[in-house]
Amino acid sequence: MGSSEDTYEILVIGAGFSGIYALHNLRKKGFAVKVYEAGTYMGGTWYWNRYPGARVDTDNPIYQFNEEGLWDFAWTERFPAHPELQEYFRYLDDKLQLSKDIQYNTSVSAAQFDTARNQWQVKTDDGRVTWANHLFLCTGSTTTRYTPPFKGLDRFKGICHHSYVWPKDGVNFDGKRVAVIGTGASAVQIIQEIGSRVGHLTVYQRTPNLCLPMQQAKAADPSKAAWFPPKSKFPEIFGTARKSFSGLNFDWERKNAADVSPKERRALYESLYAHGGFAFWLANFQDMLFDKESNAYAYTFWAEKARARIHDSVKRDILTPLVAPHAIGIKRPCLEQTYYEVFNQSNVDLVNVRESPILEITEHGVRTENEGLVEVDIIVLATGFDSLTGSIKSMDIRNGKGESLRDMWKRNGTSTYLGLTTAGFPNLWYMYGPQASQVKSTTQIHCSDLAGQNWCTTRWLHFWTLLDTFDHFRLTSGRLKWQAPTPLGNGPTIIEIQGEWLVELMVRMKDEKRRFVDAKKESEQGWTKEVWDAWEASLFPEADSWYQGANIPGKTREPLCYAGGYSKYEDLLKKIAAEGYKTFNLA
Ligand code: N01
Repeated sequence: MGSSEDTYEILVIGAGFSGIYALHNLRKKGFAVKVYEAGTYMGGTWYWNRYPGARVDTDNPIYQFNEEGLWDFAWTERFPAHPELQEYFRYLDDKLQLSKDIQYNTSVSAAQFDTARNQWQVKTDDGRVTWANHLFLCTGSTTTRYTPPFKGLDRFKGICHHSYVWPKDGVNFDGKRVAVIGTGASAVQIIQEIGSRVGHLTVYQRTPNLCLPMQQAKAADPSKAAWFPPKSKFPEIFGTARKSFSGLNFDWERKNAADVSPKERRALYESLYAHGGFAFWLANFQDMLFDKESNAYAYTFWAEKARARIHDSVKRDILTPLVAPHAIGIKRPCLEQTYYEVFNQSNVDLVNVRESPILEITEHGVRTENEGLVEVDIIVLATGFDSLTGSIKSMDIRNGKGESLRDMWKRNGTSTYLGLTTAGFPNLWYMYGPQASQVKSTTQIHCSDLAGQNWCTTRWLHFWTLLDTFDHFRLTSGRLKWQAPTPLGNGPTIIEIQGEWLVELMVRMKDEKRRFVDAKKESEQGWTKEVWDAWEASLFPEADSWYQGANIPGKTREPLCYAGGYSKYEDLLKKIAAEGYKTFNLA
């Protein structure tokens, strides 16, 4: 523990992947860096998410740092579970001696820029003050939990936990009567983990989760060795991921769904389904997330596969309706292993809360309109997060004029420059925050089709018009190219892209003895417009997703992810650096 007014060149808030990246790479360049972390150890999302079944949705080996000296960790599963991810952070700590520069159990409550000192004054919950030239907010995208204001929740006499704040000692589900509220990624993993142990389970679903097959593989199984490539292959794999659609090691099928025969279409769907992971989402036909017809083909295939696994016709129609609840892939899908089979158990009930709303939580259980009171011993609230902006807005961040970032975003909507900073808030940086690119792609349409226009929907034409306006596409040798949107990518990849740029900027400022960097307002306005335009050209606006704040009552509905693609984003960052950061005011 330091004195009450420590000063650092760079103060990082949060010790997840992005905070660790910042600490390690800035320290290598000789900066005095400190990390404040609210938890008792590092890991970020993998420190907090320890609910039963928590597991990453990104394939080994790309869900780790892309640094050769850090590739000794022996992963045991294609999609590792949270204890192994926690082990990975311990490995990093041992190797890099990270903890010596991390102060745990430390929550930041407020930060204000001091214009005379060109420094941030940071206040922590314990009343101490720290000064820093630059403040890095590495506070995570899904870290501010959301609990719906269910009437009577505080009266419940049994055990009740939100998925994000799970007791370290775990919860005993054996033979217990359990209610799980929500069917997002967390709920799906919990349900399939506890399904075989509970006495009785009632799942309360508002929107079906269009889950994709994980196709897990274990390193111990020699027949799955292909999923565990040798380190010699890592540079190529990481290289592919960085150039691919969303930082993953596969890419879009460069065709539109309607341009191929039904047989060819089905063959691709079958192969993606068998591949597992996010392939069905992000290696599908290039127009799946933009064209309703293409999306409907994919949904029909998905529903056929999933429906075949559910025995009861009522549950089947609630979990996997014939009519899509929304376009597939525009809410974040999750990976499942035995999710649908759990609902074949006679001791598992499913309530569609759109038809039978939750009226109240009583001392003994959950009361819905049609089912009445279902008595339970345990309630699991898997009800999600105030995503992307929640963790930033939880701190009272003020600029030199005393203006509050939280109030500004509430009043005018979320505003960032490049998802990295906000104009008027100098020396303040977000990593893996709102409005950053989480995708990377160049997709193509056949121009012969363009001439015929026989498959053009109004949406496509609208999309082209927008792209034309913002120079996202070029006609090249008979093919039309554009950066394809989606708000999901591999976290470590985008962290690396942003991190490299920020480290370079920090070094440059230090070399040039500069103390102040602030995005120009007009730069930010241009970026915000680009974020909106890319978003509105896709199918994403149609779902009530956390990608656009639509899961939180009263939260502004706006794109919180940049849908323009990793490569465009990275190119833009590099161009800004090469041109001497002219889109910023520097002093
Ligand atoms: O949260 P969610 P999550 N009454 O917001 C429902 C990452 N993650 O914790 O869909 C009834 O997805 C809500 O219903 P609806 C990942 O990025 C990753 O599951 O809004 N239900 C939904 O079903 C993920 O996307 C991993 O209609 C209510 C659920 O609660 C993100 O975190 C694992 C309700 C919330 O789902 C968030 O996932 C876990 C109400 N009043 C999480 N309010 C992996 O990498 C909300 N719901 C594996």
